[in-house]
Amino acid sequence: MAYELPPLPYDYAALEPFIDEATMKLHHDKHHGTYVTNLNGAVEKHAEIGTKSPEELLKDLNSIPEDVRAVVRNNGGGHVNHTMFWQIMKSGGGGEPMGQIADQIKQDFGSFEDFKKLFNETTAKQFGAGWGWLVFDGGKLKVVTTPNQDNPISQGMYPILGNDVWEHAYYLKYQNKRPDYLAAWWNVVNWDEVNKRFATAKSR
Ligand code: MN3
Repeated sequence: MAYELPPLPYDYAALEPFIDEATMKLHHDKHHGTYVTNLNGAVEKHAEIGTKSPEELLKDLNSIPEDVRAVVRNNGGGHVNHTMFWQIMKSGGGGEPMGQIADQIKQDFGSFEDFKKLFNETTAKQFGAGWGWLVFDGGKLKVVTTPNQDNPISQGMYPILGNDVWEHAYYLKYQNKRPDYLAAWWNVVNWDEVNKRFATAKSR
């Protein structure tokens, strides 16, 4: 297998009560698992794809053979997005950001509260399935959304953090109340990991 489903870095119930155990089990094992399976299906048709990291695939989608380009975009995106997603959450996370990302958020958005408000409002409005992102682009932090499993890296922007607003991410617990899920999600953010991603973004 060229690509593998990474194990969840904590128990399925670790993010309770903000994200429930049943959602985590389905989301990681079934949804993320399927993206990896489908991405490997594309590698079976074009073995050369499998020599690249999933991020490299997304950085240059035009280089992907046309017959599997959409499969790689959707499932490679799903694999990269979810691998990041599990890592930027943790049990007992949340609170105020610290370190360099805290300073940059203050500089670019005014305050953490202003950033959170912008992120939640922007992401709540993403029509249908997609993601809300904090990206580093041109030396600045920005809030953007993408549809489906598109990753900002395909548009040259580095994702610092992202929240999944496909209904599979929240519907069991929050039903149609996406804003409630978005508000609760900040309680599980792993700011150490977000700082690591920010350091990577700056060094690119
Ligand atoms: Mn998902």
